[in-house]
Parts: sequence; C-alpha cells; structure tokens
Amino acid sequence: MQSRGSCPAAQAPTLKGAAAFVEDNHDGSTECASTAVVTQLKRDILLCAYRAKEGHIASAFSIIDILWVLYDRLLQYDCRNPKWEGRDRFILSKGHGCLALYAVLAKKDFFASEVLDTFGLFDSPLGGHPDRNKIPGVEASTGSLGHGLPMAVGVALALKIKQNDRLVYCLIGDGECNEGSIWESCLLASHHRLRSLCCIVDFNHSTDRSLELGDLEAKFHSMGFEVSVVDGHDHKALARSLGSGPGLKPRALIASTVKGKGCSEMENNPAWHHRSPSDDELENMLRELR
Ligand SMILES: Cc1ncc(C[n+]2csc(CCOP(=O)(O)OP(=O)(O)O)c2C)c(N)n1
Ligand SMILES: [Mg+2]
Repeated sequence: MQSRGSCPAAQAPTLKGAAAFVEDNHDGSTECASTAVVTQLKRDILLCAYRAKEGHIASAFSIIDILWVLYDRLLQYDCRNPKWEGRDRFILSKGHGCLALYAVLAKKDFFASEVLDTFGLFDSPLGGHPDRNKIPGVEASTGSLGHGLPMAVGVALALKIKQNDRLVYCLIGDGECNEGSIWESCLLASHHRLRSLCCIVDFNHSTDRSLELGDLEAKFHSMGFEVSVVDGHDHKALARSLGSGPGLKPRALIASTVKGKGCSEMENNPAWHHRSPSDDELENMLRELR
C-alpha cells in the first residue's frame, strides 16, 4: 500500500500535504487517528527492543511523531522505488534513534513488518544504527554523531547543482549539537543558500546537565537560517511548520520534545538512554501505550 502523496503518480507539492492535513482536522479526527498510529508504532518499538534486549527506545519516542508526520503527510517517495530521483530526502543524523525510523519505514511498506522482529539479530538488516546499504529507504548510514547534517548539506548542494528542487530534511539531536561539524555544515548551507534544506532539532534537553545549548533559536538565526519553534509531539503543528517551506534560506525547525514521551518511567530519565525493558516494565509500558 502506498501512502497519499508518496508515489510518482501522486506528486502533490509539499505544501499541499500540510495544508490538507490541517483542513482535514476540523473535528480533530485526523489528529486522533495520527496519534493512534504513533502509539501503535511505539508498541512495535518497545517489543523490538524487548526481544533484542537492546535499543535506544527513549530516543526513538522523542522523534517518532516528527517522523510519522513527515512520512505520512509531507515527504514524497515511492516505497517500491526508494531511489526515485524525484523523492524528498530524509536523513536521521541521530542514528541511535533508528527504531523510530524502522517502525515508520515498515508502516510505509519500504519493507515487510516481519523484518522488524529481526531487529538486533546477527544477520538482520536492522542494526542498532541504520545502514543505507541494507535497508530500503535509509538515505545515509548514521550513528556517529555529527555526520548526518554534513551529509544532508552535501545532498542539498548536489540537488541544487542538478536543478532538482526536491526537499532535504535532516533530524539532529540537541546533544548532537555539541559536535562542531553541525555548525560547520550550517555555515556551508547558509553560504550556498540551500533553501531546500530543513534541519529539525530534537530539542529534548537530554544533555543540558553536561553542556547547555543556550538560545538555539538565536544560534541558528546567526548562522543564516530561517528558524521556527514547534511542539515536537503535536502532529497538526508539525505538519504546518514542516510543510511551510522552502523560503529563501535554509530552515531550522526547533522541535520541543520529551525523551521517552509516552512512558512515565522513561520520560526524561537518563537511565533509559540505552536499555530494554524487563517483563514487568514491558507490561506497564504497554498498558500506558493504549
Ligand atoms: C561521535 C559520537 N560520540 C558519542 C556517541 C555516543 N552517543 C550516542 S547517543 C549520545 C547522546 C546524544 O544526545 P542527543 O543527540 O541529544 O540524542 P538523544 O539522547 O536525545 O536521543 C551519545 C553521546 C556517538 N554515537 N557518536
Ligand atoms: Mg537529546
């Protein structure tokens, strides 16, 4: 099954996707349905990590709403032809959050949902960090922090040279912003006026205790970006912000998020950065995710 706007035959401009989402939502039904899908995806992620006895669940829960809105409403792609030239590109720079990407790609039929069950197994394509050579729909192999945004800038520059106007979205972590390569790539994006680039920051304050980022909005402004701030768990607001471009400059969308969103034990709890649930924890968490 193809999702709306995802196939070459149904190429809608990105803006139309977002506008349609907002219009559909007068009675709140679209928003509810969208949130219900994400709850199910979180259950899938929990079970993956439980079976594999590993996984960055909390990091995935922080970004799953953003990924779902992108893949369900905004990005153009063809799951049967993931390398289609006319596709929008999405790069998950914080590769450790890949369980969210795997769950969304499976839901959008890039691969069979049964493949999710193999997460973490020796011969599975789905490892602890995403591999573009093994997983259809993964644009870049990431996991070493600070590399995805530079790659996205390179992709956006290449598309500009080829006069291909498709969009490039890149999701980075706030802790990842400690990497100097993030800011070097921002300078380059601004220098080349890469208006197709949208850098989304998963601003969950996870590393404030070691190094505060300060005014992230002002920092991106000073780098020559158009900046907006959004609730990273509000699907309607996300669709509106993510879909409101491109303008004249590269864009930065600062998404205010909660690490581990949806499971009280996990929310903002550093102990849950990388671990899997016990039987009891799994039961409690699945009960919360209904
Ligand atoms: C270059 C590099 N250094 C260290 C790590 C180890 N590491 C994995 S996740 C993480 C924290 C990243 O924080 P953030 O980007 O805020 O992601 P979140 O924990 O909020 O998901 C670190 C330091 C890494 N993957 N790459
Ligand atoms: Mg973080």
